[in-house]
Amino acid sequence: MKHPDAPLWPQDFAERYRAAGYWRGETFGSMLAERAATHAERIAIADPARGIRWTYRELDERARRMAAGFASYGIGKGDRVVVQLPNIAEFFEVVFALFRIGALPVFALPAHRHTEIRYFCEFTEAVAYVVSDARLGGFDFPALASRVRAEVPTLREVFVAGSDTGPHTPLRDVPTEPHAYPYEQPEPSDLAFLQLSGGSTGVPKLIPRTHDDYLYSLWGSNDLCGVTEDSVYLVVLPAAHNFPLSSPGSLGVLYAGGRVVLCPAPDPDTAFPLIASERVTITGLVPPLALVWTEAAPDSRHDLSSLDVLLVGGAKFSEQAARRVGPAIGCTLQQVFGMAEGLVNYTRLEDPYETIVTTQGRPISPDDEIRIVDDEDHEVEPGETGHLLTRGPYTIRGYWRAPEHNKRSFTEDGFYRTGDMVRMTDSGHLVVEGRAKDQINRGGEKIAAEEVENVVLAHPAVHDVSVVAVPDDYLGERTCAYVILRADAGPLKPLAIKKFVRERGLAAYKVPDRVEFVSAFPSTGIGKVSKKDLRSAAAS
Ligand code: J2J
Repeated sequence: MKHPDAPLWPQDFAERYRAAGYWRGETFGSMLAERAATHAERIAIADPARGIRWTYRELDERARRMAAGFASYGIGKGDRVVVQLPNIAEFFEVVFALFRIGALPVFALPAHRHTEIRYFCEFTEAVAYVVSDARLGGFDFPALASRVRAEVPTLREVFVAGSDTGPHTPLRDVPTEPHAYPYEQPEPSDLAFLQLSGGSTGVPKLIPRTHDDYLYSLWGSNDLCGVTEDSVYLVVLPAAHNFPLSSPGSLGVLYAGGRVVLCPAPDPDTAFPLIASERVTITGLVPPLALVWTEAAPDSRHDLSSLDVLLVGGAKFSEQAARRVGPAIGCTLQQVFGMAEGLVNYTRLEDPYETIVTTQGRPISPDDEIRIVDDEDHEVEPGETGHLLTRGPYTIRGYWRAPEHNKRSFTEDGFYRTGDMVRMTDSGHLVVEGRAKDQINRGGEKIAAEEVENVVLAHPAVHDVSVVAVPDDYLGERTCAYVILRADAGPLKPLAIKKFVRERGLAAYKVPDRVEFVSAFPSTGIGKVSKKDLRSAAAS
């Protein structure tokens, strides 16, 4: 399939995936319309913190009105719209409206700040940016939007959910009569949105997902996670992240006709009462949160008995923690090892207990192709650890507008180089053993070392910098920035570097946890900085 901005699947693969029944010829718009017809009066979205409950009929109606409203602003098929919303009902109204008109949401996270948002808007030539007000979002997003709008000429509109919208258009003023502004709806093979990659390069890469492929990852996940119309999914992690969105996540549960409940914060004090009052059956957490919930659950006065399945993924969940979580919370653990680029692995609910606590699962699809290779791309012996390469019906064939990078991140025959080091057990389950990409996984939040290094390098006193992971009991990893100061730099405290990074407007989770001043970096045989040696120095 040809697309000017994104390499999609070659025709023979697309035909195969259609013939196999993975790609069902649906779009998000047709899917929601179908659910609104069959489940009209069932609750689709509950935002209990704000007293909002929308049935499927209401959600579909709202998305149609919002779609016509966006069309009235001249937003249409293929346009990019950066969406940065907290876990509020409007997130779904906005994205289903954009899906209808074929405009592509760019899924920013609430933690992103000026540097990231400006980049997303500039790089995607976004025409609009959707944010919440400061009260809903805990940060003055309307002010950030004013700044970015002044800097990025393509950005014509800013829409703000909430009441304090500053100079921008209130989101609630956008909806209009559903047929007032005609628009062309997308095809199933069209792009649906751009997801963000965790990345290992100076700027985040954008992941082009189609209606066809993403919808398959949803119903494929539902089958393996036991999701039905009776499921109630609690969105604990940021709604736009690929894990709570699709594994099986809010969109999977909407696909099944179940109920999505929005949790405004991930702590047990906020989440447990919601589990009890909404009778939540399934949710997904990153390992550090799963640990916090494991600690809190036994003493909780809230009834957690409705919770059937707890998915844990985004970073390696230690076997020791995995053994504790199920008994403490009273649910079945399901490990998930996924990536916004595509491939998602789950332990199966019926897998032997030892498999559930010691592996990260196996792929959704019989047509997910897995190769585990050495540094020269040769298959390793069965059971040995190597680089994970993958190709399949919901794994992208290239990043959006990144032809040079794609040559490195994909093999010639279309396998994605995940950057993960894995081994496969006899039962076909994958165990994540490490990482080859230059990234820090801070409790599920991905940090590209190069992105932080580039910001630190902009400090006038810094000669060179190298950012590496330090092992951490709670988060799995934290970041340490090794800094060589310029010879003529005056005295400087490590804190000054952290402050500098924060003030440059980078998401708080990317600010180095630790800064160490050194006079030189260890080097590899070929004169490159040895991050391996730096990591072991940081860990000791
Ligand atoms: C070890 N590393 C893991 C795991 C992801 C479901 C779940 C997670 C993501 C996600 C996702 C891991 N053990 N269980 O998109 O749909 C690391 C790997 C992987 C990278 C992808 C989903 N689960 N990882 O985390 O795009 O390094 O997606 O390549 O944010 O997270 O990160 P991301």
